[in-house]
Amino acid sequence: MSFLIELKVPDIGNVSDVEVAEVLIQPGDVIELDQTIVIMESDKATMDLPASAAGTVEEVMVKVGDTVSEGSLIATVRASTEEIARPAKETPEASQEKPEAGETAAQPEEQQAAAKAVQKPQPAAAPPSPPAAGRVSTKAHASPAVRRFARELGVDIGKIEQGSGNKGRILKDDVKKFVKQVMSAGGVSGGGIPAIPAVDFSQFGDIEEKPLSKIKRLTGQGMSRVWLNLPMVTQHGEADITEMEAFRKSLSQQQGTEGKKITPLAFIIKALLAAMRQYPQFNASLSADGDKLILKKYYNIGIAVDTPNGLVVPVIKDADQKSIIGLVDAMAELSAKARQGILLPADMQGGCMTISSLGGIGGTAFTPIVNAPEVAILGVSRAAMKPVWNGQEFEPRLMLPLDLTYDHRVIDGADGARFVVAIAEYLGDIRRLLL
Ligand code: CAO
Repeated sequence: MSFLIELKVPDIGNVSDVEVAEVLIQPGDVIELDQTIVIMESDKATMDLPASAAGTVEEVMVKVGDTVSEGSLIATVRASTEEIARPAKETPEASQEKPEAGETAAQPEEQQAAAKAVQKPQPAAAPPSPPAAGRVSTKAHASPAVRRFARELGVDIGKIEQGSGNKGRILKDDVKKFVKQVMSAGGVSGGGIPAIPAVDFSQFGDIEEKPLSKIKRLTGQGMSRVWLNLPMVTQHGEADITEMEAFRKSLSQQQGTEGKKITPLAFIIKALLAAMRQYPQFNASLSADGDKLILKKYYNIGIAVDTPNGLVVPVIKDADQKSIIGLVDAMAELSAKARQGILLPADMQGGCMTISSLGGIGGTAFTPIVNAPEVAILGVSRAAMKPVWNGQEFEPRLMLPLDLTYDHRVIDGADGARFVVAIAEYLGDIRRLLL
């Protein structure tokens, strides 16, 4: 003989309209008395709803996202007289699956037990009992805080089969363990992106293996981190440096500049500083939580320097306090230290914005990678004579290519374009730098 028993939400205090976060049963599941069938989530807590009767689930009335209150019908369960008579503390082995494991305690009045189950479902008081394998839903659950933690890490909590907490509850440590397992399982790079497969190149011809320098390895990690974290856009522009170059070349004849190599870079730093003063959002960093923009009141400029061991970025401190010659001296000192490999960590810290100048080498444009947590980097390519329309005719002008890559979370496209235009204007007429 069997009975159809309704499983309802019991008295849950003064809380109503609680959201169903997880439904752990489906029609056909054989469930134990006190087994968690639904997890409900209010703003403040997660509540497990234990089955008030054992049996076979016939119908489930709720789904994830529904709201329920005291008395809401969750599911119906078909229970045999044996199941109804079984006391709550009976071991799981005593289920229908394995009657030989024990049904010794099935003494109470069957109808009384059935009535108890229907009228007053009780939260589980006994210690959790593992469900019978293969028959009972074993889906684990977690608190809102752990769910949030998993979401932040991009972990689908449903993929964690069993938690180590009470009743298989998933704990923070389980989420961390899951992430570690996935990372070390191979085939997945640090960013969760499929790794580039290893290839034995010797099958195609002779090869030589050369270990990367420490600088190159660190630069590689840093570049990958920035590439994966920042949405970057590169704005291209051009500055007419015809007059600036005439002035720069004349400087070598000036007193006090003998022996100094005054390259366009010193002027580019000056123009960059002026543009940063005009657009302070470029002299800034995003806070680690991404909620705030930290505006800097100091002006330290990083210069990418190519060395035999790889790329390093020494920083000219308080660049805004320096003259053109002061900048030339600072660059000479730092790039010499960089190439001798004697830069100290302090020489490479505290940058506000970086310049990557390939002008001495060549090329017409490139897309530098932001030296995060800075928000932009200025790339400079080689100046070239170009015919420029002056309103009446084409005129030969020395044009300097500028490439500004910026973090699009902080800088809008329009600001990026304005910034490049501003630099070009300062370089086009360096008298503006005095304003
Ligand atoms: N257009 C035309 N000529 C330029 C120029 C430009 N934009 N920039 C430099 N030059 C000229 C210089 O005037 C110099 O000419 P002379 O030999 O006639 O004096 C010559 O090119 C070589 O300049 P330089 O490169 O030695 O000096 P610099 O001040 O321009 O640059 C430094 C210094 C340290 C930035 C540079 O040597 C360097 O290492 N650049 C590589 C940076 C790099 O690797 N960036 C990649 C980063 S990836 O994001």
